[in-house]
Amino acid sequence: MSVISLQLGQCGNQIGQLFFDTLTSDLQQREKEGNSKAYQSHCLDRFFVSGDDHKLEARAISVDTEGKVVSNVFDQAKKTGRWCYPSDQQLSGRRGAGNNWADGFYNHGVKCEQEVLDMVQRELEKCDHFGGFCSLMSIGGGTGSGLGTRVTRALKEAYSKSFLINVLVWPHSAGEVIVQNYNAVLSMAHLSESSDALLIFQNDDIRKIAQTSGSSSKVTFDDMNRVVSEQLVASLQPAVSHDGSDNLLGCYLEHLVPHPDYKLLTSRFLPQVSEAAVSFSTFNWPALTKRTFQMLLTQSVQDEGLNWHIKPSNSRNKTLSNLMVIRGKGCQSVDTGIFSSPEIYPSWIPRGARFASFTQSLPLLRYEKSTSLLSNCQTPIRALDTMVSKAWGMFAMRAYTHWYTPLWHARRGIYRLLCKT
Ligand SMILES: Nc1nc2c(ncn2[C@@H]2O[C@H](COP(=O)(O)OP(=O)(O)OP(=O)(O)O)[C@@H](O)[C@H]2O)c(=O)[nH]1
Ligand SMILES: [Mg+2]
Repeated sequence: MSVISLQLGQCGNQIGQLFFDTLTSDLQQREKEGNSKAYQSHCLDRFFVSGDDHKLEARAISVDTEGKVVSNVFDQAKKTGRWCYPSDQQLSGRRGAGNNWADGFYNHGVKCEQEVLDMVQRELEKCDHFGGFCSLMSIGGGTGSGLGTRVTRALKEAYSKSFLINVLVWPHSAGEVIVQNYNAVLSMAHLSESSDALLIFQNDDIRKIAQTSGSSSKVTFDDMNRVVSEQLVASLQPAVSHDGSDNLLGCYLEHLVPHPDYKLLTSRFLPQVSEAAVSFSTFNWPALTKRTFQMLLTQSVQDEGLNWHIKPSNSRNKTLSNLMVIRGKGCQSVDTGIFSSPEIYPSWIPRGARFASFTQSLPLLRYEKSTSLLSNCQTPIRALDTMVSKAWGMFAMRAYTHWYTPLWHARRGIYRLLCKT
């Protein structure tokens, strides 16, 4: 089942490029160890098209309103020698959306919507079995947020029966874009209607993870994007459930989004150690599952500084559903019983629908053992509340609304969307 990725805006393109890069380096490592034919062919079919010269071509569409971002990621991909992007599946402009959601949505979005749908159609024709769409974007700027929202809506209208997940990067809380809270809130208001699931990565969190798992104290976007890519790869590389079914995007969404009003997902991955420390670290399954569970209870996505006083009975993180992917030797015998603790679920979720697990005995990347937990839980709510109240605070002062309203006809539009969140 193939997944078509859409890389939208600078952040979406940069994360997308590292995502495909991480997939291929995982494949390369598994190939060296041998015995990974089925794993390889599943992954390739899912994310790549094998070209005439056996060169791997990502099943991806790259869009940005600034040309240099797309050409950079194309060059980076080519340089690896392992894979490339399809040359005709890109769209870029000369002028960015200037961190303005309305410019992205009403201006660039309108102009390029049809062209993106045409590229999607071409990409779909390359799939034998289509499994869904995965859109990658930040929601703090103008293109990923505005154009990305528009494209998501168009995709849902054109392919209403297909699965669609948006991987969203939320801006730093003390972000560099003055209107980021407007952009983020306007994006969330739209996407919560048109997407099937929103997998959220908060820049504040991934920066901290990159700090602990990186080699240098100076964290770059590249380091942060590597964290996101590894977590995506950990969830999406092939694995099977106890009844032998594959971890298809559709299975994930059906399990993780049991109610259409609740679709914010959080990812937690262990181990979080630097490349240099991996070879000195020993991981065992009970420790990995226990720490992952504690991260869930404490609403942390970071392994460091966990509060062990919080128990299922006093955790504030209610979860609708959890899905764990366990990779490495002995994965089938891992005890995941704690994830079924009734205290962390509302009573209206049937027991059988609360927790699911998928396993893969091959290791992932450089990690001998790893756990990846996707949760539909309350973790993003606090940051969302802060974004909404900051956006309202600015709106009450009419701050920067003149950036938006000429494109939007009336201030009422922005008001109505703010009300929705
Ligand atoms: N994690 C991460 N965040 C990024 C990256 N690039 C930009 N951001 C964040 O994304 C937000 C800005 O979005 P961009 O993706 O740069 O903007 P854009 O979608 O290209 O939109 P415009 O440039 O306004 O047309 C800010 O919150 C940045 O901190 C990246 O590579 N990784
Ligand atoms: Mg940009």
